[in-house]
Amino acid sequence: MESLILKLHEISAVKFGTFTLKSGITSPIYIDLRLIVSYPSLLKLISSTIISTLPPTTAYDVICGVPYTALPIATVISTSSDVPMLMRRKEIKTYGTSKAIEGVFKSGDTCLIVEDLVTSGTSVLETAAPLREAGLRVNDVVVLIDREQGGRENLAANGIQLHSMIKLSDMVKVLREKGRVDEETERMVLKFLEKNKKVAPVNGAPTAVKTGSGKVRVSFGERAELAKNPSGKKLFEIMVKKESNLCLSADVNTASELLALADKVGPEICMLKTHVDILPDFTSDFGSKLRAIADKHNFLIFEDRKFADIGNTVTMQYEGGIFRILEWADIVNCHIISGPGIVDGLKLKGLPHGRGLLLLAEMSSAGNFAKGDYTAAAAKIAEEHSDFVIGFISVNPASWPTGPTNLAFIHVTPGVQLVKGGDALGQQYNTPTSVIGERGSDIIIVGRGIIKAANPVDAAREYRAQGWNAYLASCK
Ligand code: 5BU
Repeated sequence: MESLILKLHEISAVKFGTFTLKSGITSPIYIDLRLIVSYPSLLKLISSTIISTLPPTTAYDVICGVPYTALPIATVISTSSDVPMLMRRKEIKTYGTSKAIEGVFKSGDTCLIVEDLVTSGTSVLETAAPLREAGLRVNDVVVLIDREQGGRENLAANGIQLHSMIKLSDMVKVLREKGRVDEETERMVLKFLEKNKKVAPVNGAPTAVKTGSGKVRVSFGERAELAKNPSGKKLFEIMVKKESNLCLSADVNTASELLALADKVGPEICMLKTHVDILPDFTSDFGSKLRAIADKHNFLIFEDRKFADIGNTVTMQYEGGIFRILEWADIVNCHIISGPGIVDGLKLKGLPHGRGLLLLAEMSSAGNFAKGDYTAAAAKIAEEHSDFVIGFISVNPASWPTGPTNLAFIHVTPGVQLVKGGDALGQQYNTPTSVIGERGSDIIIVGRGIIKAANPVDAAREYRAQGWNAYLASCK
């Protein structure tokens, strides 16, 4: 490791001075690994040692280098270890097959990403997104140098574990010990690292945009006045009071985990979304326990039940069974596939308790059928039941031909992560800025972006800030 660091310094792949990084921050150290192609033995050494950084249990079927600097590293790893390689195109061709990923693979194959240097993790995420969209699993990235500036956390928040060969602080210490840099330079670099531990991914950074319709948005506070349903009104009020338009999708494995998470993340959110039927340890006091946490932190509970049956059946599903959803969930949602009778049925039970309903007007998953006339039908049914319907599950309300008609209706959008992309099972992600700023939605629903993060509370804070900043920017 030491000789590798010294060699990188010798070929001027490590420079000291004042540099502006891709993330916009000014750094006293710059690493340029593009040069390694001119030093074949160094390239070979890097490629063979980088792989030994991985825990022996790390499994992968293919590898993919982040373009462009890591491409030669990935190529040498591929030829020497006989693992096939994929290539991600940065520019997708408009002719021929126009593929984002070149190479042979099966859906469900696991791909190891290879990268030269990680700062915020943006470039890795930009490569992971099209790989995942193509059906590959991406769980790990192996990197030569970790600048230790939030990349590890940002990647973990997107379900990717970072394995680094050299940490920047260790590199500087070695160069200092070997007399290649003076004490002052070492101190400056370590101080810089200490001060810049968290660099946000570039793509997720909030930008000042108005809603896609070009209209400036009416504030949540004003819209609270228009809401007819008590839960809809309360939701707007909570958003204003807590300055949060973040809904946590608490898709964890057990009820006890869910309650613990709700208590920790509660201060950051306006709403918590559950799938109560996935909890193996559900007990009849679950609802009252979650209710107590919701009251303590002032958020609403949304059971993502997606009712879809005829009116009479949903009355029983809503009120009865083991889960007794009506007792504890402020908000539920339903498909409109069965026609408006489903809303009548749910309203019969829900409205006397002040509960609210979201209609599934659009969905986030690839190839879904909720579009066009279907979306328009949801908007019409909502208008006819504006005392009970509080809004929609939507993906791009700014694109609705009817427009986001009634300002009393709240648009709630799932499929949100810090970087655009998707998972292996058809989920499609947009960023908080895009969802709130460009697509005109009101609330972001975030599940794995938060619960799979190394620190879910920190991740929730990040999503909350990005969602709220995008809202503020579109109000101006
Ligand atoms: P994720 O981990 O952020 O992908 O979780 C998204 C959640 O939102 C998950 O609970 C889904 O069931 C839910 N969801 C969705 O992803 N897309 C939709 O169109 C609807 C709900 Br409706």
